[in-house]
Amino acid sequence: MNCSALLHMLIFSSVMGFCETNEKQATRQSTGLHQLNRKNSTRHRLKRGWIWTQFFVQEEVPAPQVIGQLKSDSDRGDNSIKYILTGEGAGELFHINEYTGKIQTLKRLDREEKAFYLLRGQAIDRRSNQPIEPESEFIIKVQDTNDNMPQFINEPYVASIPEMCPVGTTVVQVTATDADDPLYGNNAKLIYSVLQGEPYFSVEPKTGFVVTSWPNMDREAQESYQVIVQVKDMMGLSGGHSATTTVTVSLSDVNDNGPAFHHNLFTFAVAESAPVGTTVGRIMADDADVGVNARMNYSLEEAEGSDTFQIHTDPVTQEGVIVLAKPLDYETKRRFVMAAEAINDHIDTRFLSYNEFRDRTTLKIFVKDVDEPPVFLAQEYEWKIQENMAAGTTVGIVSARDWDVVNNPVRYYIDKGSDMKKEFRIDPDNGTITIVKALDRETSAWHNLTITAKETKQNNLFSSVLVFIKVLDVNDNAPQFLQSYHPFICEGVQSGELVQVISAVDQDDPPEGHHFYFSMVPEKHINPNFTLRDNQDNTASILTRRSSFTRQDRTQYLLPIVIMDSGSPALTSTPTLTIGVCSCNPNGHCPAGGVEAFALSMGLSIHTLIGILVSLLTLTEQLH
Ligand SMILES: *[C@@H]1O[C@H](CO)[C@@H](O)[C@H](O)[C@H]1NC(C)=O
Ligand SMILES: *[C@@H]1O[C@H](CO)[C@@H](O)[C@H](O)[C@H]1NC(C)=O
Ligand SMILES: *[C@@H]1O[C@H](CO)[C@@H](O)[C@H](O)[C@H]1NC(C)=O
Ligand SMILES: *[C@@H]1O[C@H](CO)[C@@H](O)[C@H](O)[C@H]1NC(C)=O
Ligand SMILES: CC(=O)N[C@H]1CO[C@H](CO)[C@@H](O)[C@@H]1O
Repeated sequence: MNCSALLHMLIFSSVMGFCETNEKQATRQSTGLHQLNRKNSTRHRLKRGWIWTQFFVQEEVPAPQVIGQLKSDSDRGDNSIKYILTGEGAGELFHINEYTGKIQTLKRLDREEKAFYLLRGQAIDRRSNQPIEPESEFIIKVQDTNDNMPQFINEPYVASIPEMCPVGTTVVQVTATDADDPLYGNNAKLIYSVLQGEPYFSVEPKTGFVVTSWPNMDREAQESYQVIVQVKDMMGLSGGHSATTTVTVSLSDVNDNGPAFHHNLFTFAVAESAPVGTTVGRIMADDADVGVNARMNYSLEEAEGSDTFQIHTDPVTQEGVIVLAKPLDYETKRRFVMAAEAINDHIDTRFLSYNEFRDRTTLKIFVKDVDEPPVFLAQEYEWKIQENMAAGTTVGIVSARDWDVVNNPVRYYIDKGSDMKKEFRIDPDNGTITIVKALDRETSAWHNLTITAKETKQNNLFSSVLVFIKVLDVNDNAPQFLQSYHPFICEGVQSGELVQVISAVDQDDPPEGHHFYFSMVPEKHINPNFTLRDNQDNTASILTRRSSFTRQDRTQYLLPIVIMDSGSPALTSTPTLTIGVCSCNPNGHCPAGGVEAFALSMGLSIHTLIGILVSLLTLTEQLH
């Protein structure tokens, strides 16, 4: 009760309605201010006459607005008391009627600008000019009205979450602020709600956390969402202010799709002539995922001939590139059928089973025929033919074929350069090679022909083959002296002395090598002048059989010698050795050469002389 005595003022709130509702809050507010001792007594007092040290004024209400009244207990209503107002805003914002003590606003107030004003009131006796009451301090609180809209901060909101994430996954927190009094009423009590984006997203009303509310959100179905979140003050009750913001949510990919071939059969064709490494074709398994989750490994199933092809992944397109790994031959295999498989490179069994990350398709690869040149049955031919065979004898037969399905007939030719002497002929139709004339091994032991086979239709494709013809030896050559010998004997030579060692040659080429046999021409009488000794090594030695050869007696002797080869049948020749007689130097050297000297002295040519001598000899033999 003493508190009211101290104050001596009656304060009438001009706005009773709202004071009632804000009473409690006002009580709390005032405790820290310059205050009188009141507490529960105040309530009692309030109930009696609204004596209070705190006025309330509604913000944003146009002036003049009656706030309240100061009144002294001793005021009898005779205008003897003068009320004076001082302090913040006195006279500027607040006016007091000096007679009645009524206080009213001069201007519209804004709580968000200044929430309260500290003022002092005085009551003075007009006559004595003395204060009737002690000066009293009080405050005018500006009462909040909901004159501010909530506002989102930190915009724009962009978030990414993995698809298929569980319900309740946090997307982002949206935040709004409100300039109104957070402690007074609900003017700044904000509530969030989703205007657009349900049922996939929800927002926690008080915190603004946007979370997922839909299981199995599929990026492949929808990749991004525009969630519109609304914030409302006044606890979301009607009549409040609101604002919206947009949250852009994108779903990031997870591997929740396996590869899928859109065709269960892929058909390709490749030319049989295609080189190894040729790209035969491309297959594609689709995968709704992106990036790493759409990466593909391709493989070919083991099947007959499947190793003729290889498959690898195009790193850019993720296609399976089928490449030729082995040469093809249309005539051998015209069609390949095999299965191909695509499997994701990065498998995530959280979303699909292992087998759902793979798919199969069938490949059919047809080999296209290409017109190819004829092919000889042998890479080369080597034949042998004996020399001296009759013209028309067959040496051998070449054969070439066009393996193409059309199987064009071929014709055969001998390349002219390989048979300059035109010794061979080929039958153009059946490839039979014959000789045009007898061959002589001793002229040419090899005939190496180039034979061309040419298709008679279409592109006249051709190919060639080498034919080696070896001419086999026949013993058709008689042995001869290795060289022309000019032996001589000195007058007075002894019996048994070596006159000449002779040797022989033969153009034939017996496989086992040459073997020559030497002998004297068989006669009734043994030659009294010379002997022959076969040395068994393809040489023979001619020896004197007697002494006392003189030039007076004879200047030369003719000695026919039989040489036989080892052929079958054997061939024999009988060349004649002419042995001169010379009057030698003491050192056994014949200065002039026996035969020459003789021939010149006779005035005859040596050939004539030999001719005469041979006739004489023959005559002599016949006479015997
Ligand atoms: C104020 O009054 C209430 C009931 O009227 C009472 O419960 C409370 O204890 C009182 N407080 C003080 C500080 O006297
Ligand atoms: C795909 O191929 C790559 C490279 O050959 C290999 O490392 C990876 O293990 C393969 N993935 C699967 C699932 O086979
Ligand atoms: C090849 O053809 C010729 C001429 O028509 C014929 O004389 C010869 O007998 C044929 N040879 C073969 C092996 O068919
Ligand atoms: C023919 O071929 C044979 C065997 O290759 C060879 O020895 C010979 O010298 C060749 N002859 C010619 C004239 O090319
Ligand atoms: C066969 C032969 O030539 N005999 C001759 C041997 O020598 C004597 C003497 O010179 C000749 O009279 C032979 O004719």
